[in-house]
Amino acid sequence: MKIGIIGNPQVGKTTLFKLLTKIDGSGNMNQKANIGIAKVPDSRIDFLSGIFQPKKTTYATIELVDMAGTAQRPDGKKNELLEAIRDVDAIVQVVRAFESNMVPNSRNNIEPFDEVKEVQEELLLSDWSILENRLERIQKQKNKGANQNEGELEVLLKARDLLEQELPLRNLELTEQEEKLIRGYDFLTRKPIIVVVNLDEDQLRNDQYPQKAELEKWCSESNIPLTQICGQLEVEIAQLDEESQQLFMEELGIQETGIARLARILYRHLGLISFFTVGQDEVRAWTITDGSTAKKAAGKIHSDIERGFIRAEVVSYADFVEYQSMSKIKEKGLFRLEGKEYLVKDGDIISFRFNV
Ligand SMILES: Nc1nc2c(ncn2[C@@H]2O[C@H](COP(=O)(O)OP(=O)(O)OP(=O)(O)O)[C@@H](O)[C@H]2O)c(=O)[nH]1
Ligand SMILES: [Mg+2]
Repeated sequence: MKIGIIGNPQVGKTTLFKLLTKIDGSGNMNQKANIGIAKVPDSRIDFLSGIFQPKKTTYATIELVDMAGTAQRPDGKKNELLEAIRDVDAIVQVVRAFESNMVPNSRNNIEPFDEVKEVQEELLLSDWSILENRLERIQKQKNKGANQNEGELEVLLKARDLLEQELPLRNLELTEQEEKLIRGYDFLTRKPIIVVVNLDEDQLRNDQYPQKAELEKWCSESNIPLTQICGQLEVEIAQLDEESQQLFMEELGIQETGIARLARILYRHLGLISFFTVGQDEVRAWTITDGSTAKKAAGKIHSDIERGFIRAEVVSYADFVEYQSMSKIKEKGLFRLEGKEYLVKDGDIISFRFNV
């Protein structure tokens, strides 16, 4: 799962990236983007790890691409930058609400809502130019008598209708077959998107920032999750030991950091769930899309396990928490044997039987 972080210059993209990945140096920095792996916090893994005391604990992960700020760059450069997120599965857009005289603002005022719309426009434009190029090419072929792209042409024209109304291609309802015809273009406005507002401490405490109402309304109408972080503060919290972190957060009246919340929202919005494998060697979370079969889940671990799948031995997380021992769970008849078509549930603890 790969997520691209975008937004105007100096809004806190790299701060968010570093908080999520815990990379503090310049990591795998190149000119256009930072790339890193973020751990998805999961209290269930913490709990399982506490019980099994494994040699190794492995959380689910998300790959992040932190882009350079896009606004106000000459067009060519902007497109080049957007190419860095062409292949991501979802986009996180960071916008600035925090007040600061130290950090230059690419806008005259603090206008997070305008910022969201501006970047959305950039994405629309980028898709528009790809679409127009392709349409032109198909038209040329057609003029020469070639006719093999009719299906694609039809989908692209539908797409153009939407872009002309300044609507994202996410709104395009396509059959699986139609989807396949345009998948290769990796249209940016077709990707799921999440908006993150970067607040300062006062705004966090007062639960207020400029354009809040407009932004909330627009996001809810557009079906886009909106969440907030307090970048600078969370950098400070991250540097504390665990106990002080807890105290600090209690004092602020927050249960989890914006970062933990963001990871959770990303997961939910992308339709992802986790199943777990447990043992003395390792307690581990695996990411699958909701609706995956046991056989497919097995393939996440290793293709051999998928190919030689015999059955899955499954215990739900809730049952495990209640009895905390596999023998008690068996006694209660909560230890299930499932076949390859079983649809894995979020939190299932699974052991696969297979032969190769
Ligand atoms: N006051 C304040 N400053 C912040 C906050 N978040 C980030 N900054 C500061 O703003 C500056 C820019 O932050 P970055 O995270 O580098 O922003 P960016 O969006 O990656 O910037 P570019 O990559 O240059 O577009 C840094 O000096 C941060 O310390 C915040 O919540 N409050
Ligand atoms: Mg940056």
